[in-house]
Amino acid sequence: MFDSLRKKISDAISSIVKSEEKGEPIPEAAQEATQDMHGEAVESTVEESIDLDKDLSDAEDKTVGQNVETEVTKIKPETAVYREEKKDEEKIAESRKNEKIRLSLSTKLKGAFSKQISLNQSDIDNFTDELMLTMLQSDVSYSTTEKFISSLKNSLADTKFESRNIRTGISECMKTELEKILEKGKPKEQLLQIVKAKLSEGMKPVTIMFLGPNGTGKTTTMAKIAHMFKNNGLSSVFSASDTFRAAAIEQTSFHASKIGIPVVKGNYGADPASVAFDAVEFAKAHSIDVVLVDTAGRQETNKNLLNEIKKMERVAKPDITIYVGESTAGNRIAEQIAEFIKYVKVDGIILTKLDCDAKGGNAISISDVTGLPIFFFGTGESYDALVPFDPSFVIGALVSN
Ligand SMILES: Nc1nc2c(ncn2[C@@H]2O[C@H](COP(=O)(O)OP(=O)(O)OP(=O)(O)O)[C@@H](O)[C@H]2O)c(=O)[nH]1
Ligand SMILES: [Mg+2]
Repeated sequence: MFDSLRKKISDAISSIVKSEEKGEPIPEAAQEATQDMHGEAVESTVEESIDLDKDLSDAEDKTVGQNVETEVTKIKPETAVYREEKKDEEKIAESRKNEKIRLSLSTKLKGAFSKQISLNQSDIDNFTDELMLTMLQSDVSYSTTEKFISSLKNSLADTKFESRNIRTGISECMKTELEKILEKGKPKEQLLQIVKAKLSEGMKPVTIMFLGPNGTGKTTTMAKIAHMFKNNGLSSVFSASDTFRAAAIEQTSFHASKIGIPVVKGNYGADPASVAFDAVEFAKAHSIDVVLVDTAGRQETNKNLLNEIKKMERVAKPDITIYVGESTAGNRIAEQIAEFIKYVKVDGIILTKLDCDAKGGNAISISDVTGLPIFFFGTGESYDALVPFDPSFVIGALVSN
C-alpha cells in the first residue's frame, strides 16, 4: 500500500547507510592523524574497523616496553573493548556484508574508535535534505514536511547511535517523529464504538453525514459503513441526498438493496436537506439505529455548494460528519479539508483508494494539519474493504528496519 513512500524512505536511509561507498578524499590533516596512530592511512569505514583493530593490536605489541606516544596510549582501552566484542562484530559484519557507512570522515573516525557515535551536522543535513525531497514527492505537504524534518534533525543530533547499527537507530528516530504526528490522527474511539455509545445514551437515531469532493468514494464508503454496522447488529437507513448527480439516487438504492437496508429518496433536483430530514423521521418512526446521509460531491472552492452543505448540517443535524477524501489526491487534501471545516464541523476522516497507487504521504499531513481522527482507509471496492486507521500500521509500512 505505502510501497512507493516506504521505498523512498528506505532509499533515503540507504543514502546514509549505503552498500557501495564511493571513495571520499581524506583531508590531509585527518590522514596525518590516522598515520600517526597506525603507521598507515586507514579507510575509515566501520567494516574496516575490524582490520583497524588488528592494526591497533599490532601497534600495541610493537610498543610494549617502549615510551609510547600519548595518542597510542589513549586508544588502548578502546582497543580492549573492541577485542571483547570481536565475536559480535563478526556476526554483524557477516550480516551486513558489503554495507559501509557513507558518513563524513570525522564521524567515521569516531565510529571506528567508539561503540557509539553521534552524527555530525553535515551528515544530518545531507540525509534530511534527501528525505525532505522524498516526503514532498510522496504527497506529504510542505508545512508538515518542514516541521517533521526540523524535529527529526534535533532528534538525530541528540541521539547516540550504535556504530554497528546506525540504520536501525535512524529508523527508530524517524518512527518516533512520525508517531508524534500520526498520533494526532488516531481516533480515541472507533466509529462503531462512538455510535454504540451514543445509542446507549438514548440518542436514536444517530445521524452520520458523508461529504467531500467529487468521486472520492462517499457513496461506496457509506455503503461499507452500513455493511459494518449490520454485521455488528446495528440497523441503518440511507438518505439518498445526492439529488444532483445523474444516477446517484439509483446508485444509493442499489447499495441499499444489496446490503438489505431501506433508503429514503426524493426526486433529482429536490432539496438534499429535506431528504435527510425525511430520512431521520423515517428512522424515528421505524426505530432504526443509524441514518447514513449521502451528499453530492463538491469542491472546496465552490462557496455555494459549501453553503448548501451548511444548510444540510442545520436541517439534518448530523451527530457525526465524515469527510471522505482520496488517499491518491496528493498533498492538497489537508488544505481542502481545512476549507470544508470553515463551513461545517467535521468529526473525522476516511481516506479511500489506498489500494490505488496511493503514496500514503497525505495521511501524515492530514493528521498534522487537521488534527482530526482518521477513522478508516478504504482499500477496495468491496463492502469489507475498510481498514481502521492505526498509526503503527502506517509507520511500520513506511519505515522498515
Ligand atoms: N479501488 C477503490 N475504489 C474505490 C474505493 N472507494 C470507492 N471506490 C470507487 O470509486 C468510484 C467512485 O465512488 P463513489 O462512491 O461513487 O464516489 P462518490 O464520492 O460518491 O462520487 P460522487 O457522488 O460522484 O461525488 C467507484 O467506482 C467506487 O467503486 C476504494 O477504497 N478503493
Ligand atoms: Mg456519491
